[in-house]
Amino acid sequence: MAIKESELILNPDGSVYHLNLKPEHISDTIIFVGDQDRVEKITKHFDTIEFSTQKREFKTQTGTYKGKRLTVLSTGIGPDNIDIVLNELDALVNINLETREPKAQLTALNIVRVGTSGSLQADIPVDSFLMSSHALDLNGMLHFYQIDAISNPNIEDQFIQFTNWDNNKSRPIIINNSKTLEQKFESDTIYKGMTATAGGFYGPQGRVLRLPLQDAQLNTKMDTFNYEGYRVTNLEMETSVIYGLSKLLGHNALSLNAIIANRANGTFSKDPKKVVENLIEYTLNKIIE
Ligand code: R1P
Repeated sequence: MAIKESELILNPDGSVYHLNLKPEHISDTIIFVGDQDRVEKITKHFDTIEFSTQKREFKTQTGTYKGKRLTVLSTGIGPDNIDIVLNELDALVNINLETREPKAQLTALNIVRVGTSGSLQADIPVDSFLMSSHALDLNGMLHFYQIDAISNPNIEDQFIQFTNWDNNKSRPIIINNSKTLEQKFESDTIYKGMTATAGGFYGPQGRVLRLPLQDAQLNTKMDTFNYEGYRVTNLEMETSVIYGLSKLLGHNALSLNAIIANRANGTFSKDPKKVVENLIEYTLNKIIE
């Protein structure tokens, strides 16, 4: 059955509604960044750029790096944008945009996020890199999908009990990364851990300016949660939904984080641009191995 125009919205030129992309504009290997200004910090290393576009915070460039065709796309800030990005990218490869019908033969994209993040552990210092072995969703957008097959209820229950998680908030979800991509991108110098994804920057990440928090102790509890090696190492705003929607749609995803703040000891990188630049070079080197 054809997907209705109101559900899969296309622009007059046939591109998908928010990303302004057509199938031929993207590679099957895609680097996500949050900040649209970070796209060119990656593509400046490319041999050539064949395509560029931008709508709102979604900037995309496709080109080749040492002969490998790559797409770099900015998602902006937060889990809600990832719902748009993943569904529209999936439509580009897995839905025939002319007949509006899902394809019989599905394509798996390889998605690597190059993001910034704050460490929750004193032993994961600023200026280090961290690969998310798992993601801990604190936000809730994924509950609108059927997630039973991708969640880890045993560990989630331990986390809920340990933190005395409030029932009025959505149930936390723990999602695994792509093991294939983990093996491709790991090294002796990159930390691994479970990345918590919050749906906001201030209260949802335990920052107090003028508003009191529902649970002022949540970050401290997250720091000390440790169940069979599952430890929450860092906080940001996209990884869990990238992992969740990628798994549900059949894509491979990995999140790499430049640690620019350490919330455990209150430190911030003296040169956050440099650590991001270093992570970009690390990612590009690994992507062509
Ligand atoms: C908040 O300042 C933003 O920075 C982090 C968070 O996840 C959030 O998107 O990542 P990016 O630098 O990749 O955007």
